[in-house]
Amino acid sequence: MEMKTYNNLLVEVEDGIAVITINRPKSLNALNSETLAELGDIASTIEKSKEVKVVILTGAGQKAFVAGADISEMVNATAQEGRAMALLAAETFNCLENMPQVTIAAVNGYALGGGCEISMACDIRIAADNAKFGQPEVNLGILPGFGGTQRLPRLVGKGRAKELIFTTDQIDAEEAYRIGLVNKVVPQTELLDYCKSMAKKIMSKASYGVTLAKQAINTGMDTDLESGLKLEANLFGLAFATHDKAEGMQAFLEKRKADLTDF
Ligand code: DAK
Repeated sequence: MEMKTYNNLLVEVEDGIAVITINRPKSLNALNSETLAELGDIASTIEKSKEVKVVILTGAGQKAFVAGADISEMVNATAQEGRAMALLAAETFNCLENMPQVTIAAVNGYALGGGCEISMACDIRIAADNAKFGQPEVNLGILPGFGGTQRLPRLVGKGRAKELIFTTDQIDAEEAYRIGLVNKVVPQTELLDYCKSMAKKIMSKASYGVTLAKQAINTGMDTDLESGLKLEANLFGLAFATHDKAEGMQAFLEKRKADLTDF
């Protein structure tokens, strides 16, 4: 995969895992337009790559994952600039959410506003024990605009999402785990290793099966049960056309390890 250099991101690809680090630690990795554009660019490069199977998204430094959208950029933005930012963000978040690869947010500190929202656009959230989550937008006269009003209730339920958004209360990693916002809490020093070992476990499975399951879950969650079940049946049929399905089942019957190679 051809790798560009970015002003606000660090990207490392090793053994099929891309680690994207949002790198603006002086602003607690706040998302400005340039960072959103760069995230969109790397996400669209990775989605076409066969080399990368799992993406880990994290923030630079010990203190923050992402402390939200960049308030210093938004403060004087016009309606047109706000709209341009919204369009750019929608494209970036959509690409991140629906890329064929599995995405893991390694939340290493504050995940506020857009930070909490970008973690929710990832498939899985692993929190360091110092992580803090919140949606402070109504302190600033706005409401969540990177999907928070939609993805948060889908993850934690309507009542809890409303409480978090209306009160702007921050919650710690344990509470985020308790309400289902994060999959696991680990000590901060072990965060990346934990995410990488989960990535390796996922990569050892049939990647095409994983990516079809991701598509079925993402699309199915936004539709009625009947349509979701039809989609699942269609994708299930598609899986029967793959090498990994033939090999996975044959290997089981022959009591040997499967040689899974698709994707
Ligand atoms: N933007 C810009 N700079 C930020 C920032 C942010 N979101 N968060 C922190 N910083 C900067 C601080 O200004 C400070 O800069 P200096 O003073 O050193 O120059 C530096 O990072 C360190 O921050 P603090 O000094 O405040 O550090 P503390 O430990 O005291 O506090 C904190 C940490 C995370 C509790 C605090 O920084 C904080 O409350 N940060 C702001 C949280 C927040 O309100 N985030 C924005 C939420 S609104 C859109 C869609 C969505 C959105 C926008 C547009 N469209 C569709 C167009 C999303 C909006 C949001 O995310």
